[in-house]
Amino acid sequence: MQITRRQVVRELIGNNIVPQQDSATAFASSNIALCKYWGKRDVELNLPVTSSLSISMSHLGASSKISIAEDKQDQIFLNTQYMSPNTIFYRRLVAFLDLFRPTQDTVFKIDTKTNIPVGAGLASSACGFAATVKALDKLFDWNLSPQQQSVLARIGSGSACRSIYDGFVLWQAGYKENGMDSYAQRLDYTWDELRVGVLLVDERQKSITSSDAMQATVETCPFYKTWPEIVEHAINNTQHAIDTKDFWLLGATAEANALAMHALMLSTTPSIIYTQAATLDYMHLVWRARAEGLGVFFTQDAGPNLKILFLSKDEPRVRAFFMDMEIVAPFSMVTEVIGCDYV
Ligand code: 2P0
Repeated sequence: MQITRRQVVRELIGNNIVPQQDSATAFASSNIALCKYWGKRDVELNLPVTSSLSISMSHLGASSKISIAEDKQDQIFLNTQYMSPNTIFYRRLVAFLDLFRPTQDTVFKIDTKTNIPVGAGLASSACGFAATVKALDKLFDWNLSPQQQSVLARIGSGSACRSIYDGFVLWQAGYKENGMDSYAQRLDYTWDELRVGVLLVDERQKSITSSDAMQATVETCPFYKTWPEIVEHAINNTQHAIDTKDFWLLGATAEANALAMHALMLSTTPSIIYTQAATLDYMHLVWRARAEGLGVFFTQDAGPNLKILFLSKDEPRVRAFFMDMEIVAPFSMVTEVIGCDYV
């Protein structure tokens, strides 16, 4: 029998939904999967077919301020702009908030601020839901462990469970029906020299959501059955690369895994193609740079933008190839984030 989101929430927090303060704010970093989550074994609970491994993006992310409002319906603001109840963003967030209303008449106000483009395959929903879970934890004074917060965030959006943490993060697929063993954990490694560059191709909202795209892939891609083995192999290689600081293995594995995910989408019916002409141009530029001996690799999510991986020593040369790009040092000390204190 299908276990509902509400049942999972009750198991975690009981009936503990009495606000302990007027408002609460929290920040969560965006995360980039090096080994991708693509496909659900349970759509209601966002339980994945495979494990996945990501890196959090330091100060790039979202803050979420949540308060109880005196209004008729939830008020949601994104970067100070009022969100219409017709938007997907509004509906997904309200469906999530429904799980935490002290009474049926309780209305929330959410003020989300983000410093990354929304809906362009840069994991904006991941950090948005993770920040909201952290803020709810403060508002209701639950004191949930990061692991429990990760389960709640997953219910909002699968990859959000990884945005609860900094650094390298492993989301274990788990096997239980209620998903209590499907949460992310931080891997105890740092890699100070690692850099992630964001190559923006198109910041517009994508035409098909990740949820719909992955479901179509699971249902119609004739090669989907090869995916679990591909990801398992990639996760093993990535963990080994992190352990031995083998950057070329890390980069080559991430790039191959992203291309494999997009190959699945290409062979889905109807085909799903997030790649644009400019995306391909950037891929060729990465390959050209590598042919010249530069250690640079790309990864691509459910959108046309690319993230490139390289080491700090190569930053000047990488910059010469990709001039217009934001660079993140995932393991740098973060002292300031958008919208609130960094906690
Ligand atoms: C990932 N993506 O591992 C993969 C790779 C995009 C490409 O997780 O339906 O917004 O909320 O569970 O997490 C984006 O999908 O999907 C995603 P839901 P989500 O980062």
